[in-house]
Amino acid sequence: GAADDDRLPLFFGFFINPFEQEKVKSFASNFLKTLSTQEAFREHSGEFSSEKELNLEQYFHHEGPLHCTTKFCDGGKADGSGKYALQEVVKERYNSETKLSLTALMVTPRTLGTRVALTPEQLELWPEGGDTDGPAASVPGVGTLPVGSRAHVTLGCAMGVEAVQTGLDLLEAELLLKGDQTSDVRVELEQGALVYLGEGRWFLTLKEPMVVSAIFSGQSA
Ligand code: ACK
Repeated sequence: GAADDDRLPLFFGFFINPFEQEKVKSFASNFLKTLSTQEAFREHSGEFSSEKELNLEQYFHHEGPLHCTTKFCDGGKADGSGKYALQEVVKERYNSETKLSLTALMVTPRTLGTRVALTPEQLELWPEGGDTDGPAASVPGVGTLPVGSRAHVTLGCAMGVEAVQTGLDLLEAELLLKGDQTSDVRVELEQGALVYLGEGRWFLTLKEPMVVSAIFSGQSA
């Protein structure tokens, strides 16, 4: 596996089974359709775009396999990537299958993504500093969140936005959800409870988590 190669991958993560990717994508696109029709959302659509007709499905773009990043290595340039790759648990689990539990969908003017609830076993592959490293260091209060709070699947980014933003948006959303200030905009949908977190941020906690099969692996640049 990549863990034994001299060169480290761009990142390690859980890669959703190609067949199940379609399930996740169509769930998300159905949700975007539902969201667009909500009166509460329409009142705030100016936070996404000044255009009159906002089409959420065209607003977000995504390329490449759907995955949940565990360790961003940047080919070895990122702090702690060599140490991560050399861990027994990383080597042992490389190319092994696991089930990912997707428990929420998040939409912001920058990103569209899911929260991933990692199991204790999956958390063994979560790196030290996984929630707080890199640009996450500048999210105020990030250290108070439970380990694994940054775990996500990026489903789309707005024009000019990098995928790394999804994890940052998720951390921010979780901090807002954890705060005392309960959102006054809450809509009960068939899929779960949708809350508005301000500044164009919407969070849908799923009634039933979506469980998808994934492979722990690495992806090169
Ligand atoms: O959606 P993601 O988790 O966000 O998947 C991609 C993947 O690595 C390949 O680019 C994530 N990523 C990029 N830069 C970073 C970073 N500095 N820290 C953590 N994850 C990152 C990106």
